[in-house]
Amino acid sequence: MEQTWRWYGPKDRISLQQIRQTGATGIVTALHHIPNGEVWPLDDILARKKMIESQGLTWSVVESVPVHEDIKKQKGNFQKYIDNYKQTLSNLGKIGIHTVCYNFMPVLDWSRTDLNFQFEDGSEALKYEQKHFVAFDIFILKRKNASKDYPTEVIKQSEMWYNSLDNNQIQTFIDTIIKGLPGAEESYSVAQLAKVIGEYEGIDRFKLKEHLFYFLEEIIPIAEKANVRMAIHPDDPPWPLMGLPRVVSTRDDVKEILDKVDSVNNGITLCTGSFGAGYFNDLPAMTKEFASRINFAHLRNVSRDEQLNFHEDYFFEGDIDMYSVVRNLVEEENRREKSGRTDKRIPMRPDHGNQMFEDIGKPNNPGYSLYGRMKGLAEIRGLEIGIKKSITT
Ligand code: DNO
Repeated sequence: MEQTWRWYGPKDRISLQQIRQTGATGIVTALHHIPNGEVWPLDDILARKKMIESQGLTWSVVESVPVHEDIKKQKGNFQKYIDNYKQTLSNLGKIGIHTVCYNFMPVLDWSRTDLNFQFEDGSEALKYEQKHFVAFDIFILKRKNASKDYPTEVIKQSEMWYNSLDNNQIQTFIDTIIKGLPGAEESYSVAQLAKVIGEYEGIDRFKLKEHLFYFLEEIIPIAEKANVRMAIHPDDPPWPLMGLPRVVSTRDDVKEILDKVDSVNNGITLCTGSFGAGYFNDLPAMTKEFASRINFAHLRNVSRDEQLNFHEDYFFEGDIDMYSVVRNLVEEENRREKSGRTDKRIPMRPDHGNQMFEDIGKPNNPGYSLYGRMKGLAEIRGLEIGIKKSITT
């Protein structure tokens, strides 16, 4: 696998030089300064590429070219935004960047209820508790009919928990939820959030899927021409939130998306943590089934239960059999090599990592620690080498 690292650009507190010292050779980044929906100009792409290469690294993957909300809703200027998206893909291909990660989650990107969950060893991870999320939906957002979406027992527990909070705790909790919104730096208010959610009224999972398929039918031919492999990122977590539909959550969703536009340029990001938060997803099996269409991998583990609670965990702990996932990826690379595919090395990155050592207390994008991710990468490297040796000898 190609070992990569997500870097948030020049503002990231982790430098390209530090990333090089972790052993990663590829960078995963985006032009975060370009407003959502606008074309990424050739010059800006080239300048960023040169900056990365000046440190001896390669810009391997774009994460993400964001999909404008109007495309997901098929409202307003959505056709114009699709045209801009195509232009961005052509520009990226021209400059030699061949993998693009994106997602199709309405309004929210990832969601957690605790960004500093304490491990017994003193490190911190990201956590999601369903009853806390429900409390946000019913008692803070006060979404119409929200209580119809949850079992009475969960609502009771969630109310008890909510009533135990003081005002400061409520504010911290609201900030935590809002962090998962793209553009959260501009700090959404609860009222704004309610408004953007309201704009999805009448869009259920079937409609959203239609909109995704339309988008794919438009962009994949362009991606093919530009030699860009698209990698749709799963929903995190893989179930509907705040009444908003989600359509990249399960094995069946992936199957439908890949069959709809049958092209290697229409692939997925195998995010083991996002799919894996759902007890219903079998990650080794999904890796095997969709192997030829995995264009990018995010590797991390989670501990989860059937009540939709989970927290992020160390690479070899948690509920996902990471050995089998990595083994299936290595076997796929061997198949690609034999069949002469040019993309025989699958780019992967250690996804989130616990906050530990000097990382604790430092401002960071939730999950994007230095030491925790470095530990994850070291473990993945070792595992991969061991598997490769055991397969070829
Ligand atoms: C969070 C990430 C997501 C993901 C995007 C992909 O840590 O998994 O932000 O990168 O949703 O478009």
